[in-house]
Amino acid sequence: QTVPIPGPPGLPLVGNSFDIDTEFPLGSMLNFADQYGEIFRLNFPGRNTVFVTSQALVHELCDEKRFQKTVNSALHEIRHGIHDGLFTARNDEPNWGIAHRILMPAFGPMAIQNMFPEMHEIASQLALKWARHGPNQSIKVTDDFTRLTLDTIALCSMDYRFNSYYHDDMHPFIDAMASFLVESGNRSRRPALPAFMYSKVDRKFYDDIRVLRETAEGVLKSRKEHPSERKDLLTAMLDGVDPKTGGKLSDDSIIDNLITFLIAGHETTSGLLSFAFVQLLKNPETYRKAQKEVDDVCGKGPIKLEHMNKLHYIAAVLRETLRLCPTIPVIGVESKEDTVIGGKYEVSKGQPFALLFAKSHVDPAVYGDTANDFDPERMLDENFERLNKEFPDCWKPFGNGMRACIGRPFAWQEALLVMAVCLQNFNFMPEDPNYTLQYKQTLTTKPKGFYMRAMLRDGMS
Ligand code: MNH
Repeated sequence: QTVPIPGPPGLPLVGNSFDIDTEFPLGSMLNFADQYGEIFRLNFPGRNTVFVTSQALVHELCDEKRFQKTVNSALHEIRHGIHDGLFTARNDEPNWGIAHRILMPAFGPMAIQNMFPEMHEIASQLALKWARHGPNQSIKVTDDFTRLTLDTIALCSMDYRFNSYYHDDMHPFIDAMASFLVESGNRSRRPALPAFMYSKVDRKFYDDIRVLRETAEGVLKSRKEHPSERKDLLTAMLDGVDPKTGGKLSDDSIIDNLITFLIAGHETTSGLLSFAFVQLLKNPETYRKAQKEVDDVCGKGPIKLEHMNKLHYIAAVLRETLRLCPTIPVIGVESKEDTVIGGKYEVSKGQPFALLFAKSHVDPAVYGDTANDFDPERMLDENFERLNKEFPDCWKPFGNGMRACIGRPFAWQEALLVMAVCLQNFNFMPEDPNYTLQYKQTLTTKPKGFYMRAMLRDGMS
């Protein structure tokens, strides 16, 4: 016995386009989840999306035999800028497989460990900047972590220095990227009015794309002019041969993927670090434990690679942060065949779905009545393992299956290192002790209006 999928009625032609807050789409989706429960349908011009919000349904839709990544809505618009790059390629596009096979080794665990010194250099630059500013300067947390993560991915993967700390303004790449991502989201939701209504935002959209592509072209050109012995991502892109097809990446494809890595490689991690500090400063007991772990493991000397896998509590803090504040709060899949989900909802082949992690991550069936509390204990290694075994796909901040995040080991090492450097060197205070979490959303989410102060502890290392 099948039942219809509920959802808000919407208007003719535009459907639910105007039911979504353009500044904070996630907020609207979470409201619908509260209203409709585990599943609901939203209609947009030319497309409807079924949202699932429970661990059980997310788990069912993570079955790659029945469902696959879909590139619609915002991702489809992003393709105007980066085409069939790794993130935005459809499963069946040959360039996805070629890039995946060539780039996976360049981002494997060994390669990441070799990047530690450069990650450490950028993290130390941040610590120096905050030390120089002193305790009276208000730190724009998200901006500084964005500088850090952009500089880190660019230096480690392509030997390119944005030197973001030396500029008050963000690099033009960052502004272009942010407005490109916001506009991609807006384009995917708005009704198809005559083009002249949008000529101004369209022009900006393509201007932003040009800034992104010119930045990447500059990186590629400079590497070609100064060939290097570095075994980094860019070298893999230039020299790598696909073991399966013998194919190589074209220059256009390299540019698509350089931008992909610059975007995907820093937005998400800077959001993670920012949310982690929001949580630490709201939870003094957690803060104390985290700082004690850094002191116990790293002491006062330089932080080293071998400390990274000893920071179990910090790892739990990061996991719990990504549970409550997944920086990619939703991903898209589509059904490969006509099918029935949840035992009762009929859907046809090609039906687009949104897996709403921001909601399935707080499913009370998994996390009980403390689901909305920040509690890193539940994410300590053994607990985390048990949770994932008992409730598969209950924690999905890095996506699913073969289309899951290729940068996960990179992000993890970077985030652990930065947490350790920060907590080892500073005591932090919120600028506003009553700060309550608000979100800023592009393709990813970050905290909005969050500031803190940093007091040097006894001596820098
Ligand atoms: Mn990352 C895919 C989350 C850090 C590069 N990443 C994904 C997906 C999620 C995700 C979710 C799947 C998206 C989808 O299904 O549409 N990524 C994260 C998070 C962090 C992160 C939460 C940090 C925290 N990602 C990084 C870093 C890099 C990176 C760092 C690069 C260095 N991510 C990618 C790429 C893909 C991806 C590239 C696309 C992989 C593919 O489809 O083959």
